[in-house]
Amino acid sequence: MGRLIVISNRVSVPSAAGAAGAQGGLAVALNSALRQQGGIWFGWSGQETAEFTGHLDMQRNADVTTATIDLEPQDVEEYYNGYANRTLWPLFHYRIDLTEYDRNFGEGYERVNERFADAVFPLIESEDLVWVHDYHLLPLGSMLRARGIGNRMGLFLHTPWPPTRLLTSLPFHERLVASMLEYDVIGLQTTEWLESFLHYVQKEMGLKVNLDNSIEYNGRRVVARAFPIGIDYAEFQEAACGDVAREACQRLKASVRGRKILIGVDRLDYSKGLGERFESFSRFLADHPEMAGNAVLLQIAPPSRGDVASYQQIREDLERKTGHINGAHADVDFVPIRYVNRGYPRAELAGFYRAAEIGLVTPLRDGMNLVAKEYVAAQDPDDPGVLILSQFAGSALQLKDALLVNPHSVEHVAETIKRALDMPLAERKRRHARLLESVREQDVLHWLEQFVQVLANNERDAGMPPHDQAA
Ligand code: GDG
Repeated sequence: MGRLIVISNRVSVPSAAGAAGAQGGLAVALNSALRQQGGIWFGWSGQETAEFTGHLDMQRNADVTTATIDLEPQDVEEYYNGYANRTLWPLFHYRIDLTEYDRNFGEGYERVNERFADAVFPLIESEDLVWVHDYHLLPLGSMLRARGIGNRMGLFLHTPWPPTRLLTSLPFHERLVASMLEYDVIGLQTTEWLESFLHYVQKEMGLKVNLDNSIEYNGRRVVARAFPIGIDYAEFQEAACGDVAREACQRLKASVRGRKILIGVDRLDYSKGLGERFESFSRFLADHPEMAGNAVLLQIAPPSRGDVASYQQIREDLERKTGHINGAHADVDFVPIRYVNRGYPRAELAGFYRAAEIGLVTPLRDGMNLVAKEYVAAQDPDDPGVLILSQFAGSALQLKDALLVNPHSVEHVAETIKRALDMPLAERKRRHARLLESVREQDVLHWLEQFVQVLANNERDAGMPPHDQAA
């Protein structure tokens, strides 16, 4: 099998000293694949430069080679803050009310994708497998093809794929999707988004979709498939059982003095349904005065994309809402919502999950949602907490033994909180055992292997021409 060339907006550079402690499961898994198979992880450094030079900063850390470029402020504004996070992100999360269509964003997006293509092109050797990640880089594959790259190339989209009727509100949507069909493999998180994608290519582009969900396009066959991403189960469980997690767990438990803990952990993003979650908790407190004073919601929400107005707005809304709810339900020695705008090391996070009787994961729309899986992995199997999970998270298709809720229904979520707190130990254990099996078996390594296998599997055997022989 050839080397892997991983391309994503940002690159997570492994540190020689204990990479696993600082990085998320995806970065750890990609790094270990790069270490095993050899290859390069390419992307934006996160740094700005006054004038774009295309200079590649190549580094080798912990046996992984990374290559990064700096971008101009205008690139960051139009490509990253603009088209990626003010156009595609809200649209792909069904929020056309927040979706901004600006010609400059579209131009910046194409320009940066071309810059990525120019910079990574000389790094790609003939047998390499090229694996592009996420909505920032949808047209990159077509730009590499235009530069003569005939390698197997795959795209994995971490977000949902929106319904055709929403997607068609995007100017030049046909061009964007057509550019994606230059990949050999298109991976979506779930069958729901896969069906939505196939619906678009059939209805809007009139393309033929085979029984195995592959798409006939310009005499080639493009494989479209669901690859549900998982967590690094082994790493997370180990963290959950370590000293740092134990101390974090004890610290949190001691601070609530016997009260029940509900935990939410999310990037501060409007797709995560934090406002609705707070309202639901408030309704629960109002409906169950006997429980008010006995349950605390810990919401960890590190800020993200702070340069984008809708993110500033959600932050203000949540601050107001928290103040309002706490004002209504707090007592001299008790505050019901602990709303924390900062991140914690992964091992501490694992301890907080373990301390919580309820994992409250209620996004309005989410490609997968790894927090739900981390919560399950961190539990004590002999006395596990209950996962309350939005039916609109991709992970709900796998985690069927969670208590699934409609996050828009404050009443439903409030009742489900009560049900979770009353759940007998036997039922908690039964549900948790089944959830754990799914989280353990469909972990990030499984996801990675599945994707790379399909990516590496040249379709010649199936009687279709590979890309470089296509008409
Ligand atoms: C996108 C898609 C898809 C959060 N706070 C802290 C912290 N986190 C970590 C969590 C988890 C990760 O961030 C968040 O992952 P999610 O899956 O929940 O959500 P997104 O960031 O929106 O990710 C999503 C994912 O890509 C993967 O494909 O599942 O649907 O939107 O790992 O633990 N980590 C640390 N401290 C924090 O305070 N260390």
